[in-house]
Amino acid sequence: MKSIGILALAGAVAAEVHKIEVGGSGGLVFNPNNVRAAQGDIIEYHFYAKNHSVVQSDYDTPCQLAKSNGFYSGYFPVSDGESKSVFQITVNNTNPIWFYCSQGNHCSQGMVGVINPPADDKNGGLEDYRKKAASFTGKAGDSAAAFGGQITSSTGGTNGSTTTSPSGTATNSGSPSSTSASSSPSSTPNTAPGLQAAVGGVLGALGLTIWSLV
Ligand SMILES: *[C@@H]1O[C@H](CO)[C@@H](O)[C@H](O)[C@H]1NC(C)=O
Ligand SMILES: *[C@@H]1O[C@H](CO)[C@@H](O)[C@H](O)[C@H]1NC(C)=O
Ligand SMILES: *[C@@H]1O[C@H](CO)[C@@H](O)[C@H](O)[C@H]1NC(C)=O
Ligand SMILES: [Cu+2]
Repeated sequence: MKSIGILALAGAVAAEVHKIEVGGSGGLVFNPNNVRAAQGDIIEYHFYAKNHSVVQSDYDTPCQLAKSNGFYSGYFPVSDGESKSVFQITVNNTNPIWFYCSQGNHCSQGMVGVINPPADDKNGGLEDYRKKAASFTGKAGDSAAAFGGQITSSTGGTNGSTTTSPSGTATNSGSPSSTSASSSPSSTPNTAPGLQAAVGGVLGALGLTIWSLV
């Protein structure tokens, strides 16, 4: 069995799971950093080296906690491979959800992303958000404990339907960080409309060693 029906689990609604990779060989990035998701869908953040987080902000104030609601994953220190835990959030509507990593200066270095970027956006999209983040000084907002989502064990996920960004906004630079996982999870073509979650998620043997941040 390589896949499970999310539909069957939900019993009613066909929620799609969109996987976003955090950190890893790509460096200070979310991959993809730009996802289109429907109401009820789940965004599943998978954490790779080094020690990242994901936090929702408001559009105008990157690197700071959203003023109301929002989410914060906590930090996921990973020395090698993928954390065996993922952070999931539920998409309740199709308004943009802007997010960043709160570790060190990762946010101002461009570790930001968006779910459901404004479709009609001319110049206020991810690139502007990233620019605003770049001028942020100070300590990026985090919290004492995770909130607004669920930490659960990794079960893989569909390969996040990346959107082509609205206005040439930066997407990941060509090189998909398919880190050389020795037996790559069967790359099912994107034909199935999101009802399958590839049970990939090669769970690296995650040694939680102390990882020094630079
Ligand atoms: C979606 O709604 C639930 C229930 O109100 C809430 O707990 C969750 O934080 C919301 N998700 C987001 C991304 O705001
Ligand atoms: C997921 O997408 C990345 C590129 O975005 C690709 O390298 C990888 O092989 C895909 N994985 C699966 C399971 O389709
Ligand atoms: C991960 O980062 C957080 C925030 O900087 C820090 O408090 C924590 O000690 C780090 N964990 C490890 C194992 O380095
Ligand atoms: Cu980070």
